Amino acid sequence: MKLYYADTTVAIALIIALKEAKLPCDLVRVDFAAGEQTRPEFLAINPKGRVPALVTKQGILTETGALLDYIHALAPEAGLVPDDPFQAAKMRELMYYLASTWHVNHAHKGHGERWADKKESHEDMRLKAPETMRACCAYIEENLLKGPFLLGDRFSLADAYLYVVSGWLKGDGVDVSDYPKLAAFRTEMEKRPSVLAVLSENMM
Ligand SMILES: N[C@@H](CCC(=O)N[C@@H](CS)C(=O)NCC(=O)O)C(=O)O
Repeated sequence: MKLYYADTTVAIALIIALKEAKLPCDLVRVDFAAGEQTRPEFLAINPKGRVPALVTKQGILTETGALLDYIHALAPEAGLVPDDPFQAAKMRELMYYLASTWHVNHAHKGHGERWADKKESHEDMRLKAPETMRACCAYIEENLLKGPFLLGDRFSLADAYLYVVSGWLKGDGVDVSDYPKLAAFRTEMEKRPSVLAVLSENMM
């Protein structure tokens, strides 16, 4: 398998999950600063011009949540998804929320051009981002995160996802220490070899 990723992006959640699952995968760094994600060579891999994209023997897969589940399906022995249907759905509840709400709110800070053409509209969206990101943090802190991991003591796919996207909070103007469970979750994640590996490789 070959994973296309860029530093600090949501694709790093896949690298953490691959390490947790002990699955081999070639990593291909896409240079966002050079605009590689917009070039025809990359658009042939992912027409959305986004990472992650995973090349498998059967074809190409995109979308973080789908890829995380694929990693679990390839290595069920790693136990990255709970067997209990309710717990598994609780895990996916956070994953869908991160994809549909957290990531989209975050993108309003630096990618206003996706939603509006006027410069003042972009500025308005940028200014709103700290508020919407704080609302996301409060929702997760108060309703979803059991601690130390999402589901309590057991690590699951959603933790890799939450760790990476909560790494963007500082840049979004949000102080994670305002959310004690989220801050403790990040500290706990930073004890795991998978996370220490991506940190030591300066991917985050
Ligand atoms: N819904 C996609 C979103 C992927 C996405 O937006 N990735 C960002 C990085 S976090 C990206 O590739 N952006 C391209 C760009 O900024 O040009 C997923 O969850 O995988």
